[in-house]
Amino acid sequence: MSKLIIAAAICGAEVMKEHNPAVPYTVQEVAREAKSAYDAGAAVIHLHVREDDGTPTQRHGRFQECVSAILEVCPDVIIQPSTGGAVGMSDLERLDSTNITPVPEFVTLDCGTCNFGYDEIFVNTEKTIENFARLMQEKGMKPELECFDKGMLDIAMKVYKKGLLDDPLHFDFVLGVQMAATVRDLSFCVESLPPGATWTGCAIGKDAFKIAAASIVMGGHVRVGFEDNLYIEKGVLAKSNGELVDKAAKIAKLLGRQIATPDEAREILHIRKR
Ligand code: KMH
Ligand code: ZN
Repeated sequence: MSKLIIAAAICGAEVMKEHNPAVPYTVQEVAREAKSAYDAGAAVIHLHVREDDGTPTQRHGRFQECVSAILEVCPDVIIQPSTGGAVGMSDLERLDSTNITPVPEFVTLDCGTCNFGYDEIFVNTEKTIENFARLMQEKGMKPELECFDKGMLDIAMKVYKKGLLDDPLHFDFVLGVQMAATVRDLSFCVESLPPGATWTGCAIGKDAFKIAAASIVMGGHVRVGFEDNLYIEKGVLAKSNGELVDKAAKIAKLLGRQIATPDEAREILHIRKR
């Protein structure tokens, strides 16, 4: 089994300081949270950014400021800008996060439309997915294929068959939004992977660490962080993203899985360093 890549989703576009006061909005807060995750063992920072008042934005200027501030304190970390942004943003707006220097080595590619809580719909038509994939291929940005259910893996494979995605593919199974956060659902996704693919498992909400543990045991990689879960244990808010990453790293060590450095993660994922 390869070493374990821990990704930290430090901010997201949905959670607010009202939910956990440590959710980062300012550039300094983003850098602080990224460093806490990196110091605890995160090789990847999955990045959304906010304006100072907490409004989610895909503005490249804001991403540039945050990426530069993160690289000051975590010089070798892999930064993965989100191209999902927030529900309701246009495709063009969502892609603005990639218009930074250096060109991102790793980005998200959401592989289908899904219910995103009550009356919210996160729209990703096949045309959107293909256009995003084509741009990522042209710019040499490795996509992480975000799948909120198993059907999105099938959509990703359609896009792959059109030649718009390059081997080896890397998937992120996000449970607890549209598909239930159960080991059974995760297993179905993992059993459906094409040969040679790598994968990460994560869950939104109370099952985050259950799915992290399952992913560690099953040979996948893990994602934790405020975007997914605000609590270190039932009823206790996490003080930082670092605390969440530290818990995942401790579970991995107890289970005998070593943690990958950012450069080891690049090797595992076949990511070209900028
Ligand atoms: N905030 C969600 C609407 C991604 O980063 O690519 C989209 C999301 C997925 O978080
Ligand atoms: Zn995200």
